[in-house]
Amino acid sequence: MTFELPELPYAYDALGPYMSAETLEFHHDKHHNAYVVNGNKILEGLPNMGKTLEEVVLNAHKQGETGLFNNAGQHWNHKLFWEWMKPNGGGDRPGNLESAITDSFGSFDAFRKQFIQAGLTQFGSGWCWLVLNDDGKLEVTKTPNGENPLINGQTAILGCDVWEHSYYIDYRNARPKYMEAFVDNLVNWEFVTELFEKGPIKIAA
Ligand code: MN3
Repeated sequence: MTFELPELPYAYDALGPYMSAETLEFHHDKHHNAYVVNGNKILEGLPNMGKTLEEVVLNAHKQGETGLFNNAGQHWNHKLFWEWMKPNGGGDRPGNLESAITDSFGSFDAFRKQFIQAGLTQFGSGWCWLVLNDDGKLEVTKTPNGENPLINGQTAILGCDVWEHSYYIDYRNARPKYMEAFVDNLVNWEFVTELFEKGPIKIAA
């Protein structure tokens, strides 16, 4: 397989003022593109790592192919990250997702606090996640660098990129302000609900 850079599902200036066109131009066109280009170069020398991106992520991780894993993991993370945001995002959650969040965390506010806290306490680069476990429970997690819930056998239904490249242009060092804007004004809860309704993903790697 080869990795392909997806187009953003909205215009570069569509997420303002919460995420600027300049951030999206750098983040999508430079950073995400570099993971795609570098991942494809490494894949040329490792042609049997899997037929799907998910298989490549898991196999590269299992086999200690760190260079491939870093780029494949980040390609997977970013493909979803663009979909996890939308213009005029945030706001109310569809009912069945809201119920699941309330069941697992007590309230949406409790989830919101945990998710933001996970992003703030991820030291250095990484991601924070809302994952769906096999037992149907939701959980907040965080991972360093390009790691993601796939390698822990968990299904990510929401993730936030807390690498500095995701917020430094718009928020400088204020990661808390970025995290709050992400949850309150950017998240595409309909897409999160779609992933929730699909259930835990199984990958034959
Ligand atoms: Mn990024």
